[in-house]
Amino acid sequence: MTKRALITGITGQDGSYLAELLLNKGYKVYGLRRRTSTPIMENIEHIKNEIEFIEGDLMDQGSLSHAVNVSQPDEVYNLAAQSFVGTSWDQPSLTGQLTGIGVTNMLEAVRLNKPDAKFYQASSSEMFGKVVETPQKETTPFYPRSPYGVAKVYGHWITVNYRESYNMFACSGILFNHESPRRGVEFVTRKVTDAVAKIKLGLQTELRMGNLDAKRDWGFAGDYVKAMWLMLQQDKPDDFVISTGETHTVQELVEIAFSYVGLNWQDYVVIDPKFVRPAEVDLLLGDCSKAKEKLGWKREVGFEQMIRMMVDHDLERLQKQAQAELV
Ligand code: NAP
Ligand code: G4F
Repeated sequence: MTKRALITGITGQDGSYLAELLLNKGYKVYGLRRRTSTPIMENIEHIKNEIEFIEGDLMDQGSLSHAVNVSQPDEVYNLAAQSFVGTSWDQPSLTGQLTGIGVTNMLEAVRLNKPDAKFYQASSSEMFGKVVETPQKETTPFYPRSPYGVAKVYGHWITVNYRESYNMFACSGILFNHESPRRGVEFVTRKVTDAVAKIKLGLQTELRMGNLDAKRDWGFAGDYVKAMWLMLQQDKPDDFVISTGETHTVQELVEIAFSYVGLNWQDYVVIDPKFVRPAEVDLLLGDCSKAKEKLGWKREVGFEQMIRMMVDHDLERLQKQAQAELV
């Protein structure tokens, strides 16, 4: 029988890769989409006719119940969130409501309408924050450093709580940073690759950045959505760290991206205090041994390979745009 999946956050980076993966596996895919004045479809333009969209919002309980009722999903992937850490200081209450309480809203919708559906929650390595051990694994205590991180800790524990209270098949994937050409342009990897492409093409002269010393464990989003799916194929619900086991500074990222197009980053990068955060997560490095052993998951795309892929994509996109403007 055809399996049915409901994805919240389907228009985002991960939602788009996950929808592709599930469609390729023969799933009927339902996507929760919020109403916006201009539709945000860039990431899923190529598959939009294969997806059944349901209008709803993570902060509107009734719409979530409706979405679960209509789709009757076997699997629910809760990816929707206010996902940008920087914005979480500007909009802390909204981030708490959406990224935190929104998880309860979705869990309630599942509990009341399709309690046997398997549930995936998009937890984050931001929960480790000011890390108390390195590398970070499933048992590492949380110490969030932003309103976003705090909201994700709530979302994580409410998922565990619903598993324990109601015996629901609810899993949390503690995913470390993962990127792709579909990454929002405010996140550091995409901000850099977009700027490098613009500078190379003479469309921009400098790149203003925050803390270059921060270290992140960066993987490729296409690899990470496979882990989400694998978690819901297990016999028992559990939580898993998904990471590469490598860490790099923001400066290394900048060096790799500029040197790939034959430029010296020091000629273009300017430090701007506007991009330095009130509290920083200095170092993230994940240990995904549990996922390797129990899920058989491993990453396929390396860090440099991914940055080059993103630069190539941005160069191609901007060149196409320039050509279209000439016509
Ligand atoms: P993303 O690209 O920012 O996508 C976020 C999605 O949430 C978008 O589809 C967005 O819709 C939707 N959304 C926002 N507010 C909503 C609301 N009120 N109701 C319904 N939908 C709403 O994020 P991502 O990188 O794909 O990440 C997916 C999830 O994983 C997020 O929960 C994120 O916090 C978490 N996570 C990400 C990473 C990472 O490195 N990427 C790591 C760990 C955890 P619009 O298109 O309408 O804005
Ligand atoms: O790319 P970022 O904005 O990602 P951040 O804060 O690590 O969060 C991402 O990963 C989390 C998983 O750990 C997700 F949960 C979350 O949803 C999101 O996807 O920033 C990465 C690092 C930070 O240390 C930041 O201070 O880059 C540093 N940075 C330095 N200059 C900058 C900049 N970040 C941004 N966005 N812009 C800068 O100019």
